[in-house]
Amino acid sequence: LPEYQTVTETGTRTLWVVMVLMVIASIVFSGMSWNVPISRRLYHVITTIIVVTAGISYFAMATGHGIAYNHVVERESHKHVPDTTHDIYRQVFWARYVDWSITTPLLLLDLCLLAGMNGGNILIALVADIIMILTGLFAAFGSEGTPQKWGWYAIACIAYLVVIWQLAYHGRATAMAKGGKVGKFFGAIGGFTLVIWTIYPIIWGIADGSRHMSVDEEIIAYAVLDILAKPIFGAWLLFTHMSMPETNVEI
Ligand code: RET
Repeated sequence: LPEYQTVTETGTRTLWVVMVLMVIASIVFSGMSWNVPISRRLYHVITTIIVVTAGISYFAMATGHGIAYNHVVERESHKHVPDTTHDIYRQVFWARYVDWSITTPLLLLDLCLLAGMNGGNILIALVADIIMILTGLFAAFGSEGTPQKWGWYAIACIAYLVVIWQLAYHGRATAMAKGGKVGKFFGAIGGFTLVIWTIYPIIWGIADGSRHMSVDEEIIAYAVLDILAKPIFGAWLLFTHMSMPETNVEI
């Protein structure tokens, strides 16, 4: 008999809670932008778009949309009888990848602008990030037992290293050049981002990759990470920006 790994009431409730938090963050961040002149709203606009996008994605997932079943055939070997196979159908929330392909480049753009990176390095970081998310999507739909599944995962990890390199090397250098205050803040919020972001591929490997985590547990893990990476990151960035004129951008 095939096994179905699906979301239950706990997972659905979690998705609704995160959706509400993203809507609240959208209201707070757009409200904050009214307290600064139009020419100083770029971080506010970017950060509001991030939480609006996440809110829409969570609304889709909470209402049962943006989900597909990944079919996995597991081979079971026995001692005295021929091998048997076991079909697993696991829900993959592809709406996350739609969300991430829009929001992760924007989160990086926030950090790149804060650091004052040049256009070439910004573009490399953003494109490497989009490659990371899309090859991660290919990995999510690769069937078990095919080498390309973890192959796509490896490509995504290499792209992620390119992102880290751009921010940690070029970003840190230009942030330091903007002065001690900006350099210190970039180090703190960049370090926070690095830790949170690195947990995503670990969760992916345990949940989607090797199915050692239930769909509900996967939803809860990503929920915690998404709240830290978007509303908490955004609030930290916007409040600090408002009290630190050195972080102003001229574009
Ligand atoms: C995947 C799987 C393939 C390998 C790697 C991944 C990295 C994902 C990351 C996601 C970050 C998401 C954020 C969401 C917004 O809140 C695609 C999971 C490296 C880093 C910050």
